[in-house]
Amino acid sequence: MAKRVADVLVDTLARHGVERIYGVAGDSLNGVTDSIRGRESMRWLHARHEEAAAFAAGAEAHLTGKLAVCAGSCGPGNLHLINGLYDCHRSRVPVLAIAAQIPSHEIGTGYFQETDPAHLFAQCSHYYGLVSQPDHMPRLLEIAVQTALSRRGVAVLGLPGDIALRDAPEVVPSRALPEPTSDLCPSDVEVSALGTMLNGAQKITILGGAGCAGAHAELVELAGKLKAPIVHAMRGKEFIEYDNPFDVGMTGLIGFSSGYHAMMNCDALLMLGTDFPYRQFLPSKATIAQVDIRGDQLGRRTRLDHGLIGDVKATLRALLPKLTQHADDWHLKASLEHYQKARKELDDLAVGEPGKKPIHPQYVARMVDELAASDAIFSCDVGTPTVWAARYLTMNGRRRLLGSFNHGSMANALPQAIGAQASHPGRQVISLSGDGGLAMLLGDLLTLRQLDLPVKIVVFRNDALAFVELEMKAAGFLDFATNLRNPDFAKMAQGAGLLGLTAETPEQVRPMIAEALAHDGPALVEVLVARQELSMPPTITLEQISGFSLFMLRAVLSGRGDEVVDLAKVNLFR
Ligand SMILES: Cc1cc2nc3c(=O)[nH]c(=O)nc-3n(C[C@H](O)[C@H](O)[C@H](O)COP(=O)(O)OP(=O)(O)OC[C@H]3O[C@@H](n4cnc5c(N)ncnc54)[C@H](O)[C@@H]3O)c2cc1C
Ligand SMILES: Cc1ncc(C[n+]2csc(CCOP(=O)(O)OP(=O)(O)O)c2C)c(N)n1
Repeated sequence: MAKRVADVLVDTLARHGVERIYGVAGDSLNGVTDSIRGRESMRWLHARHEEAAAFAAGAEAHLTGKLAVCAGSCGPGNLHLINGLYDCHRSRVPVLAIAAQIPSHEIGTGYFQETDPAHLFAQCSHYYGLVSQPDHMPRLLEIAVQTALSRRGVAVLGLPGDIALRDAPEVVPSRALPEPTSDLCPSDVEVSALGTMLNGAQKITILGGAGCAGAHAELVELAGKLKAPIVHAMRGKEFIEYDNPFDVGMTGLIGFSSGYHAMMNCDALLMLGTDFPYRQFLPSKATIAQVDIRGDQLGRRTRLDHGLIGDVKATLRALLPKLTQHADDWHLKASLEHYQKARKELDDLAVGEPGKKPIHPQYVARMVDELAASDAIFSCDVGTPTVWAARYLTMNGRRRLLGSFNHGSMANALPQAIGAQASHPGRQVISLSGDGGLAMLLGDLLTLRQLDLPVKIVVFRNDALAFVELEMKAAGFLDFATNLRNPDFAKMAQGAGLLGLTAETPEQVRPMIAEALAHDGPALVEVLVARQELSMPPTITLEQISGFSLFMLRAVLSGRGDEVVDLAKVNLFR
């Protein structure tokens, strides 16, 4: 029997190593789902919302580095994919979205469910191709796959339902190309100039990001030679922080004061594989060098003295022999001491005394960290769970951390955990969820039973959109529109076939998290945590700060509220 276009699509994806497609079925997708039905080598992973399917595919792509696929039916099914796809695209993970389309002969007539995917996906993809005749398949698909992999991001394939069901012409499939890799190294002249600058600098700080993945050994050797503290950006945490005697924490609003000061006190800053977005936290007087594999990333956040296009690992390998051993370790020592102090202060907040309410969220995060497997995969919701993950989860080179760090969308943690668990069945997967975030894509709690995914969810229930509440306070607004009247999440979880537990006192936290982690199946632990844990510095009153948005403040949100707000001090108190 002749193959249909949908069969060629699924065959081609399988040849590229794709094992599953996340999505929600629909008329226009019938050809695709029917082609998957009965196959051993391809699974249809039924989500309850297409946004969750896109987040899940993004998580899989982040963890494996390989292509992951999601699908939505025409019109609304496509539209629902978009927020998740934005996240994938901004995180630069290779995801293919199959956007089913209305019947080909109706396109342009304002037909039932008609949208224009070329417009809709333009900002969150590198490529959109519409399969408008059978012999477009597999060619357009192969272009889409190649684009997603080589440019790291989203590619979208529009496929009208009727074309998917047509007979496909005989084609000789092209070979699935090997995973593109790059050892891109800047020219010797550029590397030498960077070496000369670093050899002459006194107080050097390294800011590393996600682009340092795979370059841990080179990074540590570099810091040793330069006697330089290493600050990491959020997406670099999982690749930089562990086994690293030079790490002084993260910088940024939710970072460590030590990371902040190491950046501000240096006279040379070396940015490696990072697109850390908050300019207020970059030094204004230091000499700055940046290495990034994408030329268009250079100088995006700050003026540069040296901008090198290159892979971090390859560039450092070329740079290291050109560096002289620095002897003066004053800056490094001061930064490390500051880090120890900041770390201790944060650790002191992560306590839970029996019978003493409220439960501090820091304590919950610390318990998760202590009890989780050494190769656990964590996801954290945008909101305060991102803060707790940044500060209390310990990475070790095997653990992984997912979040919506660049796109900053709520409700990411549960669907990302779904993608992580589906693609890594043997691993422990833990979602640190906000009560607002969980509720936003709550339907996909049902997916855990639907797909039998033993994901563990820890809900930081503070009955508020707490992170926004804090931003409002800092900007001088009265809290409004942030209150949440929550359901009993544990009972809801039970109703959905999960183990559901509620921790109301500190002494319940550890045993309940342990019980959930040991449970053979999906589990949810709802923890009633304190609502306002991150205080603003006491030296500054709300009136004084009025009109300043939190993200304009050049300061670290210290848990104790004792960190000075530099920018506010400079601008408001002179
Ligand atoms: C509520 C909230 C609060 C946040 N607060 C903070 C905060 O206080 N501090 C903070 O750091 N982040 C914070 N973030 C996250 C922040 O928005 C950014 O996502 C993060 O700083 C980016 O980290 P990154 O630079 O490691 O990754 P990316 O932004 O992904 O940048 C990675 C860079 O590396 C390059 N690259 C990739 N591979 C290579 C390679 N092999 N060689 C060379 N270059 C390569 C890429 O081209 C890119 O430019 C927050 C997020 C949320 C949601
Ligand atoms: C889709 C989306 N809507 C709104 C926001 C703005 N926002 C950022 S954090 C946040 C609060 C998150 O609340 P919750 O999940 O309960 O976490 P909490 O901060 O309370 O711990 C909101 C509304 C966003 N980032 N994404």
